[in-house]
Amino acid sequence: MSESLNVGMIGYAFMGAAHSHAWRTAPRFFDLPLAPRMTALAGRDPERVAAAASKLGWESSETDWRRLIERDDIDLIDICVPGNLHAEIAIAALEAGKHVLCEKPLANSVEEAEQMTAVAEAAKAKGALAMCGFSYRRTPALSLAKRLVESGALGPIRHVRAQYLQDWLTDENAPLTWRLDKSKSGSGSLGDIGAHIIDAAQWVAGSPITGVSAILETFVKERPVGGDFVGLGGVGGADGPKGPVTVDDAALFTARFAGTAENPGGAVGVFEATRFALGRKNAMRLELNGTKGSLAFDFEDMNSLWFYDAEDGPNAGFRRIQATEPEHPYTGNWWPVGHGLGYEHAFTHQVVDLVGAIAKGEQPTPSFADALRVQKVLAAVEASAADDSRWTAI
Ligand code: SOE
Repeated sequence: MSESLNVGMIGYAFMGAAHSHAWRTAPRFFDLPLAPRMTALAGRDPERVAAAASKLGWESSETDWRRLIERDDIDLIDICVPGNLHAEIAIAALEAGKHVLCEKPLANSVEEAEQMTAVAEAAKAKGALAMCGFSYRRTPALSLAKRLVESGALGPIRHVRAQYLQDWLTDENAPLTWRLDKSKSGSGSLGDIGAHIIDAAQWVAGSPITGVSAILETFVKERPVGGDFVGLGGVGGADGPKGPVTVDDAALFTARFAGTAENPGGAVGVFEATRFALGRKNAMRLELNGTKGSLAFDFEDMNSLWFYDAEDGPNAGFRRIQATEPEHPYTGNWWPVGHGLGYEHAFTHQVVDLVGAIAKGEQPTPSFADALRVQKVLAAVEASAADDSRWTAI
């Protein structure tokens, strides 16, 4: 029987549910070196957190996150609350010697992210490890894309094209939720979904963004407060009181990537993140064009990776790789070829890799330092947009 890794999670909404699924499922489909134990769930409302703990599979519940950090029967803190609480909780947990998994984006400012990164680096020396939950890296097709770029199959990368398109705010009466309140979310589409494509693009391309020119737009300036909140959108009271939207609805920017050994000039990039792309539900898309080949991924067809190989000559064309072969990342532990995976599987793979790193005493990725690089791009986008889209170096 492996030694247990006792987990305490804070928050039980969408991300809390996805992370709970991962903690429950990972040991049942992967041979883990440590046995995750879902020890406690923390939330503010006693009845609701107790009910959530029972439903999601947690052994106990607490109404103050600080209790999780005080408890000797908890080794890891999993942070699934809005970004305004990430720094305080992660720093307290790491300074208490607990491992940390923190949802993205890392923080609501570069200053907070820098502080968290410094504390994480100090805590690592004492054996406490930290990871940031950019889970899309662990979608098999995107992990395969990273492998193909690293193998040189595309040659030097000239273009990176990244979009994250949702449409759950197209209805102007969708209610004012925490994702629309800068004091909680830090930004709107930019930090919520833009952060995902910034991390994925830098990771797959193997190069950091060095500068941006950006615009931010808020289409709907105020929304109904209260009302029934269903999922990410929902029906608020259209005739009720309204409150101000204090974040962006859409973020668009061009970018330059740092030069690499095989591509000294660096790639150029175009990024778009919006919740108003009516008809696009969760279209997290990435396309890379190199000199020998191209790759294209769309999360709405998440088991496929499209690959164009110029060496195919006149018969070249984008061909569909079904990323479900046993040789592909993570897929060998699931179903026979072609049966496909879903949104929740990347969170399970995130747990598998985090537990493996902790067992070996190695830094899990993405680290807080990786997440800080994303935070700096977010800040540069905001600075550029506030200054007539002026080119802003990172
Ligand atoms: C809302 O845009 C959201 O839930 C993001 O917050 C998640 O990070 C993304 O995975 C799905 O969409």
